Amino acid sequence: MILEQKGLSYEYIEQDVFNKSELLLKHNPIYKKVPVLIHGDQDICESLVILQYIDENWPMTGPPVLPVDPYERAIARFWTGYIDDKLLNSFIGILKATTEEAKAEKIADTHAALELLEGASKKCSAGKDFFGGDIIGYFDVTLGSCLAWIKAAERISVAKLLD
Ligand SMILES: N[C@@H](CCC(=O)N[C@@H](CS)C(=O)NCC(=O)O)C(=O)O
Repeated sequence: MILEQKGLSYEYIEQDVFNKSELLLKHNPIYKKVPVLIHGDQDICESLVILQYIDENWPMTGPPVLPVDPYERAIARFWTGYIDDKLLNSFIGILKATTEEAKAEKIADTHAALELLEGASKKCSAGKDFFGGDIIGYFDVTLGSCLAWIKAAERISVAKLLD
């Protein structure tokens, strides 16, 4: 999404994560997960690291991914870290729960995380469309990437999470 927004050309290589290719294992031997950004002979792994790399490597191409102001950058990093840590772990915990009690606990944790994120979004966007204002940035793509999973979980009646 950020490569598109910056207008950078790239090749997307679909991976089967249930049958990992030699390519994936070679370029992400540590976590063996997608996504990996292969830039020339450099491999960049982990979604948030990739976003920061794109921002720092092509600062003058397209809109910034992180806010320019250091304090706003720190806040965007803080809340995006919260998505990656709290929201995702709580949400995945719902799917992995083996008892109704454990599932209810993870649903409550997910609701609490979403409520905090909603408050932070409202405050930081200050009436604009996105976390950092008028354009999609670090926080927005990270949260946006989770929404399809959350909606899919709702569709298969795992839990009602978003209104
Ligand atoms: N923290 C990683 C998580 C990446 C991740 O979980 N990727 C999944 C697909 S969405 C994957 O490759 N799963 C394969 C596996 O867990 O073995 C990131 O943000 O890049």
